[in-house]
Amino acid sequence: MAFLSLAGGQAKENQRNNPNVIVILADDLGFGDVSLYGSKTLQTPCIDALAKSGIRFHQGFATSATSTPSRYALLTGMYPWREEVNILPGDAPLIITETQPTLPKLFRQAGYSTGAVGKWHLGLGNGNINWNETIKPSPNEIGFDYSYIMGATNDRVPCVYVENGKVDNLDPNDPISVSYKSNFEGEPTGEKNPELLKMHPSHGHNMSIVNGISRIGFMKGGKSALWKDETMASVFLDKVKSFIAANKERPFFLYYGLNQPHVPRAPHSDFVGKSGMGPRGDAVLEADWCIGQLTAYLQSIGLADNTIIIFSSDNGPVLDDGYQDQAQELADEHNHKPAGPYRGGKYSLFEGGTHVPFIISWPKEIAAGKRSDALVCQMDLLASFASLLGEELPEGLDSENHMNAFLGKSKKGRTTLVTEATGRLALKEGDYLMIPPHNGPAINPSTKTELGNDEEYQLYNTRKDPSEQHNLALKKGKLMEKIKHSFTQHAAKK
Ligand code: NG6
Ligand code: CA
Repeated sequence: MAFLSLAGGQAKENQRNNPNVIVILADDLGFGDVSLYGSKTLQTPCIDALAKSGIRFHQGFATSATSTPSRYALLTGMYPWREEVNILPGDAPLIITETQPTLPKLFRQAGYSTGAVGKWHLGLGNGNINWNETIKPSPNEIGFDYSYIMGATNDRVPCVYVENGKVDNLDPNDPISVSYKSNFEGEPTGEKNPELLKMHPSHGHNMSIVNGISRIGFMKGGKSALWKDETMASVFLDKVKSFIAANKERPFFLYYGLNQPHVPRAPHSDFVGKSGMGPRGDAVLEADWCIGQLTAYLQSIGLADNTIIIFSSDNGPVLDDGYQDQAQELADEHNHKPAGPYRGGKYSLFEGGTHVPFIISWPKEIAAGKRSDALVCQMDLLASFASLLGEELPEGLDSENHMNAFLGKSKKGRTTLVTEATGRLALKEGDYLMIPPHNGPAINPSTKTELGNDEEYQLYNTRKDPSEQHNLALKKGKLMEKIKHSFTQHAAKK
């Protein structure tokens, strides 16, 4: 299904004046990790400055409490649970089909050049991927003219960058092999060779060792192509700048997936020790620096005024996500609350799972210093930009047009949003969060995150009770019936 362009001659003429659009998506950054949203322990001056130059949302959401589904929704405008999208291993096929509408296809149709730099995690190839040949499909087959990506996550093999479907810096005489089942003979692992590690796993993450860090999955070869975690931020930033430089004469759309503060947290030495909060805090400062570098670059080439920057995070925060980096201990010691006032975090149906920082800056059109309490979701960027650019949307998407809320012209966003955490669903409706009964543990034993599972219905007014302590399900019988009904309507698979 392609987008139908409504753009006539006049619109085409105006295309040169269309704003550039950059979506920056942090990885596992919490609402409470940003100083403007209330963090007293971590200072994020560049994110704060970006927010102050435009509008910051206090009810901004990812659809999901983990990366793959959340990114799927952002790029396709569809709820990920319709297709049972879940966290992907590093050798999984691309889950967005080549015929599906996507955000970059929308921009491309409106005359933009499109790029993806950074974390991808939506799969690559058709299965049985050969890392030594051009990989297809890649981001380039679903709407991006240019891509420079980390295929999955920084804790999964293969630890290589992929540029337009080709592993960057690969020596053909040292081919890459990858397995998510068994190790390759003679290759060290975190489990068998802990003496080779500079960072030790706390759960999982004990397979192949790359750059002194053991990962999920096994790989061999590709030595010249292996990334160094410490330089990942600047590698991506350089690609971001060169994409912008190459496209500065025409409107561009850039999807920039930051690698921080996802595990393993190994920021550049410039940031080590700077936060006083260990590697996780230092990684947040490094992410903040990336944003400062990007905004300064846009200024320096005169593009800041007519560039829309959307900043958010793919899911809520987690402290111990698999490496012994003291994140939990230091957060406890400094009373750092990475999810801010909200309960739970990554993997959770409580609001900490999906209630994320959400900032939009567009100096030309949005007055500085705005704040909005409209319920907004990343999934709605697709329909909203279709409206802004005068492109017709295909039918059947879950994405809704809330451009007026995004630009601060309306206080009204969504009325309802289905949120998801590892396949389980909940419903946001207005100020309320309703979690239906779910089997499973109350707490993730490894990450210690409260997951939101309970035998009973839960209903919280998360505006008045953000820490979700007062279950109103029994007290508010009538409202509960209404929200249950709404849940059956919205959470039904089509
Ligand atoms: C989990 C990993 C976690 C992280 C997550 C994906 C283990 C024990 N845990 O399965 O470390 O990689 O997947 O994170 O392997 S996400 O932000 O990309 O969704
Ligand atoms: Ca994530």
